[in-house]
Parts: sequence; C-alpha cells; structure tokens
Amino acid sequence: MKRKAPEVHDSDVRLALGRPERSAAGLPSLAETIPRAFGEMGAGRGWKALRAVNQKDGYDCMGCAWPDPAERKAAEFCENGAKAIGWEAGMLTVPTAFWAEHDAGSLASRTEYWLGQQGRLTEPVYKPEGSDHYRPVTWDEAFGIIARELNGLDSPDEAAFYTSGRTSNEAAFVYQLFARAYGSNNLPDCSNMCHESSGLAMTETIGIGKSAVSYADFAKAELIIVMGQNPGTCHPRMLTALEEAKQAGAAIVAVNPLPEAGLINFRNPQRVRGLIGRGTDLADQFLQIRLAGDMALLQAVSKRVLDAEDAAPGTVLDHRFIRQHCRGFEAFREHLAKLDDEEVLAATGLGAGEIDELAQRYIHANRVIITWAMGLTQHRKAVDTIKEIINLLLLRGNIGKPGAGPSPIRGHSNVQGDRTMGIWEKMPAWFLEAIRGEFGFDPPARDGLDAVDSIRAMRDGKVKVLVALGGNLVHAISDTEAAEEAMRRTRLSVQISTKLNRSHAITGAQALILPTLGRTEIDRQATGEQFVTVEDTVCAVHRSQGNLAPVPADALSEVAIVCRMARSVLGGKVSVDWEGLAADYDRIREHISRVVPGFENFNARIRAKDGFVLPHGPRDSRTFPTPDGEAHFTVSRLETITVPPGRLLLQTVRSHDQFNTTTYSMNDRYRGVHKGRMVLFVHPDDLAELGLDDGGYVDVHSEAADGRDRVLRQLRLVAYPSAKGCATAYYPEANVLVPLDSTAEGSNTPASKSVVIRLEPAAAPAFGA
Ligand SMILES: Nc1nc2c(c(=O)[nH]1)N[C@H]1C(S)=C(S)[C@@H](COP(=O)(O)OP(=O)(O)OC[C@H]3O[C@@H](n4cnc5c(=O)[nH]c(N)nc54)[C@H](O)[C@@H]3O)O[C@H]1N2
Ligand SMILES: Nc1nc2c(c(=O)[nH]1)N[C@H]1C(S)=C(S)[C@@H](COP(=O)(O)OP(=O)(O)OC[C@H]3O[C@@H](n4cnc5c(=O)[nH]c(N)nc54)[C@H](O)[C@@H]3O)O[C@H]1N2
Ligand code: SF4
Ligand SMILES: [Mo]
Repeated sequence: MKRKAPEVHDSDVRLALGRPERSAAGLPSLAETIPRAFGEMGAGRGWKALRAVNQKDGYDCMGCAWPDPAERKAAEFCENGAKAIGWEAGMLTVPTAFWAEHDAGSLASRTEYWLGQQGRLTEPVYKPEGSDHYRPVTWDEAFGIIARELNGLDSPDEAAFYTSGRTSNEAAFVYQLFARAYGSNNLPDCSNMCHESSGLAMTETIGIGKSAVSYADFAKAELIIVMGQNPGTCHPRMLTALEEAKQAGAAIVAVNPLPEAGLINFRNPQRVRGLIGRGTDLADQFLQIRLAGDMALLQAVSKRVLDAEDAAPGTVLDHRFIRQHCRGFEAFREHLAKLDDEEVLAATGLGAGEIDELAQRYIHANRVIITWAMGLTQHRKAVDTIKEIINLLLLRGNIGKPGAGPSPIRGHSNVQGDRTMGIWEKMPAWFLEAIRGEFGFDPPARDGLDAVDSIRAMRDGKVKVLVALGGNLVHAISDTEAAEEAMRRTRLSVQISTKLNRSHAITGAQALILPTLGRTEIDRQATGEQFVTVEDTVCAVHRSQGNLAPVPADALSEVAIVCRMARSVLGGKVSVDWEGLAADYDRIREHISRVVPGFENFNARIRAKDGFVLPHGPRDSRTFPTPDGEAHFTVSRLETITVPPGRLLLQTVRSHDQFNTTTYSMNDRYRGVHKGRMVLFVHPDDLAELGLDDGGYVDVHSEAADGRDRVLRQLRLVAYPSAKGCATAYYPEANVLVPLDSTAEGSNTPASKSVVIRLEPAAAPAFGA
C-alpha cells in the first residue's frame, strides 16, 4: 500500500485563466467525477465506494450536509461527493520514512494541496519537546502522553477540545462526555466559524436553531430565495431539488455578489436531457448584491410588504398567524417605517425596481422558503441579518406549513448532529442536568471557549493543551499568523486526523497525530462491525456504514480513540464503561436515547430503513420553544459598512475543487481558473478606477481597527463580473487578512466575508523550480 506520493505542482506556476461558466453539472461534471474517484482508488474499490454512498444500507457522503431524497437513485452523489470519497479512500499512505525525511518546519512551507496528496495517515506519531521531527509511537504511548499532559494542568479549563463536523453522532457524544467528565466545557467547533450566527438568530426568534423545512418542502414551495450560498459547488445535489421545485412551478431567486454557476443554469446529470441539453435556467431573478448588503435588502422587502398591506388592508399579511403566534409586530412595523431608502440602495448596490420585483414575488407566493449559507453568516451583522429573514417570513406566516420556512444549509456532513450531541461550549442547563442524571457526575456549569476565544486563550497562555477531533483549526480560523503564534504557545496539540494538513505542521512544544478511519471504511470492534449515525441539514437522522477495507490497517475509529483517551486520562474518576462503549456503539446510542430529546428508542428506530426525523416545534406544529412560546419579530438598527475611497470589500470563498482547507486540485472550473489559487476577482470598472490591469499582480493589505498591517502578497488580478466594490479571494489562503477580532456580533464567527482591503501593485512572483 505504501506507494510514493505523486509529484504535485503546488505553486501557481502554471496558472491559466479562462471564461467563467454559467451552468453547473451535466457532462463536464460526470467526466470529471469518475476518473477522479477511480484514479485514486482503482476501479474495483471505486465502484464499490460509489455504489454504497448515500444508499439506505451504505454510508453517508462526507461531502456536505445536504439531505437525501426519500426515493434513492442508483447513483445518489455529485461530483464533489465523489471527490471527497476519492480523497479519503485512495490507497496512498504516508510511509514511516516520511517522518524522518520531513521535519514539522518543512511541512509548514508546503501548501494544503501538497500535504493532502501525501496520502492517509497510518500510525500515531509524536513530536517531543525540543525536536522538530515527529516519530512513530505506539497507541499506548500516545494515550500516556495525553494523560500526563492533561492531568498535569492546573485547571481543566487549560485544555480545549475542538471538533470538526465530519465526526459521527456516536464519536461526538463520547467526546463531549469525556471533556465534561474531565471538567471543561471548552468545546469549540467548526460551527463557531460557520452557522453559529444562524443558530443564535433562530433560537432567539423561533426557539430552535435548525432548518424549519423538510426535503419534500422544496418541491411544494412557490418561491425559493437562495441567499449567500453557492450550491453548484458546495451543495451540488441541492440543484436537483431546486430543479424539481421549478418544474413544479416554483420561482427561484438568487441573491449573491457573484453570478455563481448552477444557480444561473443547471444541467442535471441524472437526466439524459440534462447531459446533452442546455439545462434549466434556475434563477428567475438574480439580485447581484453588494457584500453585507442583505440586511438592508431584507428590511426593504419587509417594508414593501408592510406598505402593500397599508394600501390594501387585510390582503397581504397573515394576520391570524401574527396574532396567534407572534410578538413584537408593532415595534417592527414602526421601526421599518423609518427605513432610509437611499441607505438601502447604497448598501445593496441594487436598483429600487429590483427590490420591488422581489417584494412582489414574495407577496404573491403563498409558500416561501429562504435558504442561506456563509454569505450571510460571516459578516459583522450576520445575526441581525438572519433575524431579518425570520421577520420577513413571519409577516406572511411562512413557517410551519408545507413548502415554507427558513432553512440554513449546513456545511459539514454532520456538523448539525455534533451540536445535537452536545458539542458546544454553551450547552444549556437541561443538557448538563441530563448528563448528570445518566452518568452520575457533575459536569462543569460555566460556559466554555468557542473557536476564536480558544485561539485567544492559547495566545495568552491560558489554554495549554489542544485536542482536535478532525479539522484544521489553525488554517480554518481567521488571522493565520495570530493563530499560528497561538498554536506554537501550547504545551501539546493532539490532532485526530485522516490526512495531513497545516495543523500538523504548526505545533506546540509537543504534538501528536492520531490516524483515524473515515466514513467509507469498515469499522470492526470487539462485538463486530459497527455503524454510526448522522443528522443532515433538515434534521433527518440516518445510519452510515462504510463498506471498504480500511486503508490504514492500524488506524482506530474516532469512537475507539476517544474512549481509549478517556480511559487513560480519567482512570476511575467517573463510572463510565468506556471500553464497553467502544466495543458496541449500540451502548452509546442507548445513553443518547436517554440524554438527547428526540432520540427515544434510538437503536430500534435507526434500524428502520429510512432512519427518522427529529421533532421541530415550529416546523411541525407552529409551537415555538422560546421562553414565552411565541415567535419574535425583532428590531435591528440598519448598520452598513462604509468602504473608504480607493478600498474594496473582500470576501473569502471556496473553489469548486476544495473542501474547506482541503484542496483537491488547483482548479476552479466554474470561475474559469486553472492550476492556481492565488487570484483576486475584481470588477473591471473597479480595476479601471484603481488604475490596475486585469492579469496584473497586487499585494493585498487588510485595513483593520487594530492598525496592524496584514498582507497577502502577489495575487493575480482577474477581471470578473462581480458586484462593484467587492473583491473575492480563496479561503484558506486569504485568512491571513481577516483580523481575529473581526467577528459577527453575538455569534463571534469570524467576519471572513467583509474585509476592507487596499491593493498595492506588485511584481509577478518568481516561481521556484
Ligand atoms: N465542494 C465543497 N462543498 C462544501 C464545502 C467546500 O469547501 N467545498 N464546504 C462545506 C461547508 S463547511 C460549508 S459551511 C458550506 C459553505 O457553502 P457556501 O456558503 O455556499 O460557500 P462559500 O464558498 O463560502 O460561498 C459563499 C457564497 O455566498 C456569497 N456571498 C458572500 N458574501 C455575501 C453577502 O454578503 N451577501 C450575499 N447575498 N452573498 C454573499 C458568495 O459569493 C458565495 O456564492 O459548503 C459545504 N460544502
Ligand atoms: N476565510 C474563511 N475561513 C473560513 C471559512 C470561510 O468561508 N472563509 N469557512 C469556515 C467554515 S464554514 C468551516 S466549517 C471551517 C472548517 O474548519 P475545519 O472543519 O477545521 O476544517 P476542514 O478543512 O474541514 O478539516 C479538514 C481536515 O479534517 C480531517 N478529516 C477529514 N475527514 C476526517 C474524518 O473522517 N475524521 C477525522 N477525525 N478527521 C478527518 C483531515 O485531516 C482534513 O485535513 O472553516 C472556516 N473558515
Ligand atoms: S450534495 Fe453534498 S452530501 Fe450530497 S453527494 Fe454531493 S457532496 Fe455529498
Ligand atoms: Mo462550514
């Protein structure tokens, strides 16, 4: 199995720029998919893997949190699902000799692309204090080191336990149990950087932070508004649901600074017509909004709805719904009466006619869904913006009826389930009480640290041990330099991972890497083969069981690693049968069934072929689990970002060939970029105004309140049809520009989609060999 990693070109030496594509999927997509997956795995393993993905008796795609339809097709995956599978299940492994050949410092000079191409991690490795080399250790040694360091801390809060959203419900549950039994609520997760703003805004207004629609609702909607989301790349099978909705008569509106492929046109690879035809124009209306303009847009649409009601009383609002279920309507109405139209036009960059059209569509549709993702959550005013979505929907009772509701579309495949299982630094008292009732120990009551605050605490020497169940914290979080400095100050970092990434290269005094199994792989424990469970973005829980022989024969499952770590750290401190839990995941599910509401009789119900859908008061019965039992209109003062002259507002996005910090290839086909990532997309008029040339190079400086000069050097300018005044670069390369202190109010999510930047002309990079 230990073949040599391929030569990879991980600089932009061969960068090529073409025209962006308007449509997504269809033939080019299938042509990309099959060889990609099979190239890594070989045909036999490749077919086996693709046949089982998203099938009822197979494993859940680790790509994203988009749900599965009730009726599965033979091939129930997309191009990017196949890439995720190929990346995980490819046969290449990191050989033992690698660790002698490469020190951690030299790994830090490599790109994520190169690191990921080295293959699967196969053995635990340890970097002792004073050495820059990892060396193989046994599992027992590894757990001994963790126990020594964690038990040597002055307080349990000097440790933090990070989770990335690929982790299963079972692993997440035992992990939070371990952290709390150890004594800390420091459970930062990727959700802190992702949909935290959605969870907060929705919990405050409707009492629950999860999507209020089911898969079937998409086909029943009359209007679907897709805001701040690029489904063609990030949730590709959502395009199928949108196409079906459209065929059933729905109108679709896209709100985005970029004309993202797929929303504009979609060719469905599941249909012959889609493979060869011109496809469906998905978006009936495209509002090319300025970055961070959505709060203004939503307030303006709500105001028009209220004005229409004033003009024809009793015909526009759902008065019965507002009377029976809502609070705060009058204050909301009064507040919007004062909305400044000029401010709206300046903030959105839209014409009044475009906003009128959207308002008319909204008023004339009886069932409306609004979906969103990072384009809304990663701004300073993210929480208030999402509250405006709720306001708009409440006006016409668009929640708790078929084909209607707010729907955040989650990112990682089980990020929502991890939260349900207790991965959160602020789990409510009832959850902690249930843990106490079930396991007989007192979990800590004080709130723990989120992702940004964990970095701050590491920087300040307050958190000394970081354990990470998946993910790539130093490269996913904002302010890369600050994050790396923080990580270097720790005593020990422990990364439980499938493949190499930057968080393995940037280490504290000591570092451990523990190799783990992936979703595709057979997980055999003392009582036999195990399955795990996941929750998708519409609250459906189903099982997931890999069918491939594990690539790393000596890797342990996430559950096994967490349980063995817990046993060696905690000894007999709490009476949890960690060994028994790892031997038989049904036992974990029994605990879950008694601790987490909605999971009653978990083991029996999960074995029913389709799994089950978690209860959701607002969706199911218009019961709102807020303190007063009502849905809340909220009043938020409109605050817009003023970008000083000669500056642009920058957002950081994913390319079509990456999954978060993982780079599958250096291409972004839909945006016309090939063999490179160090680019900056800017509107041609902005280039002209700034006196810069398409194809030229610039250093990008971010301008932050703290006055520190953060710079990303030598980006190639690409003239691009984006909203004016807005620039776009790739995440995670551009994270250096996002100040750690620049976060969304309330949710503390890095504001990685509104960074004020200044461009300075630069020389072309001199590429090394
Ligand atoms: N292939 C692939 N799939 C993925 C991922 C991946 O990296 N690769 N990541 C997964 C994860 S964890 C997540 S969270 C999701 C992310 O899914 P997305 O949120 O769709 O991903 P981003 O690339 O961040 O794209 C943000 C989109 O919002 C738009 N946008 C930015 N700012 C604004 C704004 O102010 N207003 C409006 N209206 N639009 C704006 C951008 O132009 C872009 O289209 O995808 C998941 N799926
Ligand atoms: N500037 C900017 N920053 C952002 C964002 C942005 O849009 N712009 N998006 C934010 C968002 S939405 C998110 S979710 C975060 C993502 O933050 P993370 O979740 O921390 O990052 P990932 O890149 O998804 O993590 C990839 C790593 O996970 C490990 N891994 C993969 N599969 C498995 C598995 O099955 N088990 C285990 N244990 N490990 C595995 C591999 O080692 C891989 O290198 O980044 C955030 N950062
Ligand atoms: S839409 Fe998401 S979950 Fe579905 S196959 Fe594609 S990447 Fe996987
Ligand atoms: Mo995410």
